[in-house]
Amino acid sequence: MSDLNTITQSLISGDIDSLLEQVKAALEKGISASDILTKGLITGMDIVGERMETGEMFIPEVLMSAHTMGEAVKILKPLLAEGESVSAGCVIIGTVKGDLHDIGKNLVAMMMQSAGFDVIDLGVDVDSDTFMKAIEEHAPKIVGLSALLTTTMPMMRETIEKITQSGKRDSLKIMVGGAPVNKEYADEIGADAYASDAGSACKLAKAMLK
Ligand code: B1M
Repeated sequence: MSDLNTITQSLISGDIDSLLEQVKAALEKGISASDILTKGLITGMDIVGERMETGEMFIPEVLMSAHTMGEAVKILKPLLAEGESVSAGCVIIGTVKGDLHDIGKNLVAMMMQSAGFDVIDLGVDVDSDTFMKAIEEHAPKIVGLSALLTTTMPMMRETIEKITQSGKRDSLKIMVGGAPVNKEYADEIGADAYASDAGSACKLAKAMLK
């Protein structure tokens, strides 16, 4: 089995000690942090998702895999940093109301922070009032909304509507993302940008502020 396959398997089984050792060993062998993340860890989470759907894995096991992924990402974090700095104000990001998924949102926040943005992470289950309060307090250049459930996607629309009603819409850009979200939906709800992954979220954020 290749190093990345082994990493994928340890993530699926939630074997934290083995996973952390394998991630460190892979880095020592020269495998890039980005490949470990996308080809090892994210591949593993996708398989976890499929097994969750078919009933082969249950919530406690999924949580173990999620926790294991978070610990592995901590090792990769400094290596994923781009080290490039932009002088571009702040980004407010959160997972919308009703949604507790934060692994992808955390990756987006981490990559943006690494690229020099001043990131304020509101966490998960964030309602539109909380987004508004943070916008008023921090005057961000970008607001990022994440949703992983089809049932919580409408909260993105509600949040954008709230921002528009407040009169602040023209002072900031709105980016949306998350597995069930796509460009078409982003356009439909009036977002400025849709990103499919953390890397493109970061590139788009920089491009929008140029
Ligand atoms: Co949940 N879950 N989950 N879950 N979970 C999914 C999303 C699901 C697809 C699994 C499945 O059935 N196949 C399914 C949703 C189905 C749907 O709505 N279409 C689902 C479900 C149904 C549920 C529950 C309802 C299950 C239940 O209780 N019966 C429940 C809901 C809880 C809630 O939120 N209210 C639930 C709970 C959970 C756990 C708590 C157990 C756990 C979350 C732990 C955590 O996040 N701390 C969990 C997990 C881990 C998953 C899967 C397996 C993995 C998600 C993940 O972390 N992926 C997921 C299946 C899957 O997605 N394959 C699933 C890895 C991560 C790196 O990718 O989050 O997509 P992702 O983020 C990417 C991009 O999407 C993008 O960049 C990221 C990095 O590249 N991105 C953005 C994300 N946000 C962005 C924002 C941006 C830009 C890009 O701009 C601002």
